[in-house]
Parts: sequence; C-alpha cells; structure tokens
Amino acid sequence: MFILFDRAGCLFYNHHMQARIIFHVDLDAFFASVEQRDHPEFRGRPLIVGADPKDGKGRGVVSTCSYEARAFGVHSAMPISEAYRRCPDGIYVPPAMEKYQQASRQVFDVFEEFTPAIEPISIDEAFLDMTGCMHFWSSSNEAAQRLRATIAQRTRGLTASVGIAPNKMVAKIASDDCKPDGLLEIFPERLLEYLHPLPVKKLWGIGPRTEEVLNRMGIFKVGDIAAADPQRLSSRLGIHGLHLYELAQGHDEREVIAQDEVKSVSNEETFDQDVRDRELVCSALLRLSEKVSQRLRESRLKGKTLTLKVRLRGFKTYSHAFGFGVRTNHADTIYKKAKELFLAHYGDEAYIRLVGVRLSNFDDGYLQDDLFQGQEDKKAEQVHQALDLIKQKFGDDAIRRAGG
Ligand code: TTP
Ligand code: MG
Repeated sequence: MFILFDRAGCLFYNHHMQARIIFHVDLDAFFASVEQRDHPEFRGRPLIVGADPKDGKGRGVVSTCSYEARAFGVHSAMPISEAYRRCPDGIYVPPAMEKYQQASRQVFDVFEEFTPAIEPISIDEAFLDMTGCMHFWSSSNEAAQRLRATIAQRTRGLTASVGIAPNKMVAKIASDDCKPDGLLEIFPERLLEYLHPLPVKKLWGIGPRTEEVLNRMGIFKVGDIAAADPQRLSSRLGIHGLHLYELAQGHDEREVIAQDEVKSVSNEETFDQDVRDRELVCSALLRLSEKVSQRLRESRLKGKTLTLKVRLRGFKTYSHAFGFGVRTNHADTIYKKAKELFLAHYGDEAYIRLVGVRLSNFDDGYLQDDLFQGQEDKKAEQVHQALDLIKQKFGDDAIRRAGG
C-alpha cells in the first residue's frame, strides 16, 4: 500500500514538473477503409483486403478487413480460405499498395504540422511527442481532436484513433482500446488505475510464452505484476521480469525517436496476382529502379547499399543486399544489380508477390562525391536529369525505357 502511495505521489510530481505528452496514432482498418472510401458500395459491408479467396480454395492471407468483417472473426494474417469460410458473403478485394502509400504520405504530412518529433512505426501508425508543442493548444485533447479532424479532411474521410499518455506503452494501449474512430487520454494521475486491471499480455514484450509463465505464478493482471515480489519475477524471467515490473508501475522512459533524416529511399510493387514470369518481375525492377533513382536525384543523394526485397506467395519476405564500391543513384546501375540479385536467387518455380528496391548508406552526402566523379558519370547524370524534366512535364509515360 505504501509503495503504491509512493508511486502515485511520484507520478503526481511528474505531472506538474515533467510529464510527457505522447500520442500514439493508428488508422482504423487502414487498407479496408481506403477501399470503402473509394467504393461507396463497400461501406457498411464486411470487406476483406487480401489474396483471392477463389471460392474457398485460395491460398494466401488476409491483409486486413473492415470492422464489419471482424464481427465474423476475420482478422489480419488469417488464411484467406478460413476468412472465406467465416464470411462467404464478404467483399474480397486485392491490395492496391500505391493508393495506401499515397494516403499514408498524406497522414504523415499532417503529423509534421503538429510536431517535429514523429516516430513512424508502420504504414499507418506513429508515435508523436507533443510535449514541446502544447503552447499551441488549450489541451492535449483539443490537439488530438484537431489532428483526427485534419487527417480525415486530407485523406477524404479516413479515421485515426489516438491514445494519449505520459509514455509510449500506455499511449499505444490506449489507442488500441478506443478503436475505431476513438480518442482516449490517460492522465498521469490515473495511469495505474487504468493499467492495473488489464490482462498481462497488454504489456510490451509479453508474448504467449511469458504470459503462460506468469499465469502459472498466479499472475493474470498488470496489477498482479506491480504487486509481485521483483525477486520472484527475476528468478522466473530473468532481467525481463524486472523490466516487466517497471512497466507495470507505469514506468516507460523510452523516447519518441524522430526520423528526421532520410536513411534510405525505396519503392516496392505488389503484383495483382502472384507471378512466376521472371521477365515480368524484371520489368517491375526496372520501373522501381527508375523511381528510386529519380527520388535519390531529387534529394541529391547517392547510396552505397542496394537491397532487393522479395515477398513470395504466403507472405514469406526476403532481403538481399549488395554493396556498390562507390555511391550511386543511376537507374541503370541499380537495375542491373537488382536484376542480377533476383535472377541469382529465384528460379521459375517461385511465385512472386511483391518486389522492392532500396538504396541506403548515404554516408556524408552528395556534393562531396562530385569531386571524384568521372566525366562519363557526369554525362550520364545530365541525361538522367533531362529525362526527369521531361517526365515532370509530360508524365511518367512520356518516356519508357526498353526492357533489358
Ligand atoms: P494495422 O494497423 O495492424 O491494422 P488496421 O489498420 O487494418 O486495423 P486497426 O484498426 O486494428 O488498426 O495494420 C495497418 C495495415 O497494414 C493494414 O490495414 C493492412 C496491413 N497489414 C497487412 O498487410 N498484414 C498484416 O498482417 C497486418 C497486421 C497489417
Ligand atoms: Mg491501423
């Protein structure tokens, strides 16, 4: 009892002196919501985005589904055949990644209007540290409502759920808790009241195995961990046990790590249907190499490391990296190597679902490299820049490189 009082006192102190204001923002049923936005006839219906169910014989998995479909027990990563069994009258659509990426970019642009401290977690999810930006707002609640409204406006109707808390873990738990289209703020002085009745698996780092160990110790709720003897926890779970003990006290000091520096430039393409035709894959690699090259040149960047990403049927995903001797942003160089990597690793038998091309390892910028650049390189670059200009003026289709 005394410990609890002591902890509460400490949190109260934090609230006035240094409590952080962390937002966890996550779009609701992201891919499915984009489809419902673009197809009014899908709204209010169970909609499943993922592999073709082929009347229940389809292979592959569910990417995500609308909340209407979740009522049938369908969820992300479920085999599509199982989804079809549970929800045969649902609407099934293949993913259209470009559309989702565009919506994602719009959302992340909105984040930047609210704070520079943004930690992207996935295509539809980020932590925002709002602590230093609160003088713009009368309350964190007001800021979050405006954030949600701006996202809806810019994306033409997508909804985001926002959890607000003094730390990342609780902000994430709160946003999950208020989905869909929700906002939940956990004030520092109510943090333990909120956290302690939750099942242990809500804490970060508790998977099914740890949950089982805890349950066998008679520990089921977060409050049980907080009240447990830390030595007993560490004897069963080692250092991990002590870490959980801290989290259960509401202590999570992890910072929001802003990604303000471009670390890599990448593009990927998902095929409408899994493909075995290696020429088709190579022509996608050519398009991707050109896109990456163009974006690198726009940002005046060159990379030393090429990574080819390949996702096979069934979602197994592989990365193959190659280090160039010197930094580059030339489409031809990137394409040649990406193609070589692909052909070296995948035969005709592989069903390819997605390929991606990424350039990273920019080191210390672009300009310095120019000093060492040969005349030939310069010429090639001028040609590339001219091509970019034409594309900007007349669209991507104005120039198509011949495959090869
Ligand atoms: P999530 O945010 O996990 O899910 P969601 O936005 O669809 O639903 P929720 O309201 O619960 O947040 O993932 C974001 C997108 O990532 C999701 O719309 C589709 C994609 N995704 C997959 O393709 N496969 C997966 O297994 C998961 C979990 C997500
Ligand atoms: Mg989401």
